[in-house]
Amino acid sequence: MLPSPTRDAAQAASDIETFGFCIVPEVLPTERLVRVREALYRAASEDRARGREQKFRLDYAHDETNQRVWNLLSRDPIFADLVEDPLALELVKATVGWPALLGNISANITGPGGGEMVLHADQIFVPEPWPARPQGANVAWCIDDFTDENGATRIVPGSHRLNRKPAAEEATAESVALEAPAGSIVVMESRVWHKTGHNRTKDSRRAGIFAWYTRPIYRQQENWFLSLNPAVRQFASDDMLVLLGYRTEGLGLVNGKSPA
Ligand SMILES: O=C(O)CCC(=O)C(=O)O
Repeated sequence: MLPSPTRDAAQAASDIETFGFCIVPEVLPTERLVRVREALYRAASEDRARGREQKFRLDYAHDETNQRVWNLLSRDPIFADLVEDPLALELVKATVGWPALLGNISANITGPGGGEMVLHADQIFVPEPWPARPQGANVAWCIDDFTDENGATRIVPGSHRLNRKPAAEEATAESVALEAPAGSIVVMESRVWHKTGHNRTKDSRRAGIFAWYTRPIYRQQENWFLSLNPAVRQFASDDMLVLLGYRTEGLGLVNGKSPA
């Protein structure tokens, strides 16, 4: 059984508990989706034009068609709205609590013929045995339609209940394609096993934007203190300052106080 797409936040939070993920359609209205999509593909094409195209260069995820666009917060203000989208944040809070940190926000674009990523859980950096609750949540924004054919994220429903990362011999565990129209979000808790699907199209790219949040004790994947465009901090909301680690309690203090 798979969860049905829902716009009800309580149902979506319950789906995350039960299945390890939920699907929420129509989070980005068409006009906003168009602007986000334009901003993303513009950033991706600028990176290519400047010879700064990024790919996953890890052994487990090498793929020539893949393009990763990191640090989206610094590329266009429109991406900040995704990070603090009220519904996405409500589901993050339900899954990992508050305060939370934004570990990164990056796009993964898989191109025609693109291969599968290795099956993984996002909290692989947490030493096992894992705590009983998820340590993070990944909000996947479908910027193109996610289809089985174009490499929609594939997931092993319920795998979060195993509370461990997949072993090498489980890399081919049965998974399902998370098919969802552009403008939807898929929220995965950090223990659920998933991967990019195989893009079997001849001419379609599939872009997803992945906003990764953790409990506040984990180091952020992106080093915002070095890489963030200062204008983002200047105009940041209170929630954004917390998510970046610029307003804090207990850890990350400056002379014993929250820096912002
Ligand atoms: O591209 C996808 O569908 C999944 C990406 C992913 O799992 C990741 O970046 O950790």
